[in-house]
Amino acid sequence: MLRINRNDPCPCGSGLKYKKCCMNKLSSFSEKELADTYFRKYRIRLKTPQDIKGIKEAGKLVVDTLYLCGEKIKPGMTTEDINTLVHEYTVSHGGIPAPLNYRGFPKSVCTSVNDVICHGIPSKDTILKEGDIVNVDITTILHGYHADANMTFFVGECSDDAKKIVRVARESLKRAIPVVKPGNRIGDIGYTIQKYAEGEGCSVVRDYIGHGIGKNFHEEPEVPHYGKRNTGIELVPGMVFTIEPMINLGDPYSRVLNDDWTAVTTDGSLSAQFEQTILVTDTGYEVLTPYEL
Ligand code: EYF
Ligand code: CO
Ligand code: CO
Repeated sequence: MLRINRNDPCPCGSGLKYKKCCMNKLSSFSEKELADTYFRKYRIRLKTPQDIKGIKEAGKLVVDTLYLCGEKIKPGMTTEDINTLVHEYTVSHGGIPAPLNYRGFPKSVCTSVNDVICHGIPSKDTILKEGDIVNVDITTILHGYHADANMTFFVGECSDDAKKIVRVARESLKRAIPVVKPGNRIGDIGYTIQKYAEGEGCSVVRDYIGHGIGKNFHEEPEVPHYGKRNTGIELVPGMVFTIEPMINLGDPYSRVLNDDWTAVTTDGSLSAQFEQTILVTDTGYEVLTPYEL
C-alpha cells in the first residue's frame, strides 16, 4: 500500500500539506471501507475506539471477579457459592452477568469441574473437594459491552495429571495470543494451539470454539482451536474475539449431559481451559481481559 507522510503534498491536489488536508479524512474513509467490507463479507463488526474502551472496562470487572474467585475457592465450597460470589460482585459493580438466561442458561457463571469441558451449571450439590480442578468462566456486560474470560483453578493439592492438563491449557492460550496480528489468519491461531497441545500428548476439543464479542456475547468470527496455517479470515485491526482452548488429557470428544447444558469428555478424562478477550491492533494484539498466564 502507498504510504503518504504527514508533510507530503496532499494527493488530492489542493496544494496543502497532507496533514493539513485529507490525512484524517482519508484514514477514516479507508477504515470505514474496511469495516463495511468485513461486515458485508463476513458479518464481522470491527470495533471503534469507543467500543474498545467499553469492552476493556467490562474486561477489568471480569478479571477482578476471577481473582476474587481464585482467592475464595477452597475444598468444601459448592459451585453454587461461586455463582453467588460472581453474581453479587458483578451486580454490585454495575455489571450484568451475561450467562444468566442467555439462550435459557439458568445461572450467572459456568463452573466446570474435572471432566466437564464447559457450560457446567453451578449447583448446591457440587461440593469441591481436595484435588479437583474447576474452571470459572465469566462474561460480564458493562454499559452495553461484553467481555469474556476464564481460568481453571486447583482445589487444594492436585495430582500430576491435573497439574499437567492445567499447564497445557494455560500454555496453549499463552502461545496463541502473540499469533494475533494484522496479516495473520484465523487458522494460524488454531494451528498454534493444536500443534502445541497434541505435542504434549493432549487433545483439542473441536465442538466448542472462540468467538467475536462486543455489544453481543457471541458474534463473528468463529475461532477454532485447531486448524491449518495460513487459512481462514485475515486478521485486521479492530477485530475483537475470544481465544478459549479446551484441552483434554484423553481424547477430544464431548457429549452433553441430560441437563442439556453440561459438556463432558466422553472418556471421563480431565479437561481444562483458559480464555481471554483479544483485540487486533495496528501492530499486534491487546488483551482486553488482562491477567497473567
Ligand atoms: C444453545 C449456552 C448455549 N455459551 C458460551 C449458553 O463463550 C462462552 N464461554 O466462553 C459461553 C458461555 C456460556 C454460553 C454460558 C451460557 N451459554 C451454553 C451451552 C449450550 C448452548 O447452546
Ligand atoms: Co467464557
Ligand atoms: Co467465550
